[in-house]
Amino acid sequence: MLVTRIGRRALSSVPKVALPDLDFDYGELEPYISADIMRIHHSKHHQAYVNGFNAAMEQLEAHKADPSKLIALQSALKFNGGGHVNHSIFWKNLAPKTQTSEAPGGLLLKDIENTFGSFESFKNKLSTACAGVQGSGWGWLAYNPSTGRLEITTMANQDPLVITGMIPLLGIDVWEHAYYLQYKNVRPDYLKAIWNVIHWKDVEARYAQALHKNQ
Ligand code: MN3
Repeated sequence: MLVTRIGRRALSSVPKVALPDLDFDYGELEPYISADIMRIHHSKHHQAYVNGFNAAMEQLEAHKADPSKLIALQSALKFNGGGHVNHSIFWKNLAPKTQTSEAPGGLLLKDIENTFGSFESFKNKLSTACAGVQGSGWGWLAYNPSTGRLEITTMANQDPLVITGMIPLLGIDVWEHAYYLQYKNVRPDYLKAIWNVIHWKDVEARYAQALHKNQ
């Protein structure tokens, strides 16, 4: 959506982020993730991170000569910026079951098998890691550029993987807002269902790009 701003804001050099569109309709991940969850998760939760990040960036600009204020803004930047970054990857990592495969192919499948034993073993390990996140957070399949290997890792809250130096390939949101309306307190059932709607072509493309960057 193009918004024309007039007055001082139009002259602002503060970059703004925007809520990205989804590549599918809210109901298209059913029955694995309900339309209600997708609508609220995207249009309310992700929008709130976008708004929070943009507000923090404006504060940063307004107080750029005040180190104490800048430091005080860091947690709002990390939380809201991380929320925006993480969800922007998450939506691309998902696809309707009819539009995706059950497993990746090519090099990603081969390297998952080499690293985790088998594709089934990888899914179990990532699901177990996600189930073990205390409170809110994310589970990730990541590429570690320093070792050149795939890794499973978890992050608390909205901490983005970039602060670890690892490159995110596949993220699973285990905040309650990602599953509670449908799965209530049973996070493992959500973690079983979500494998039906992983967009492996997107994960493969992220892996290819990560390897290319690290050459
Ligand atoms: Mn979320």
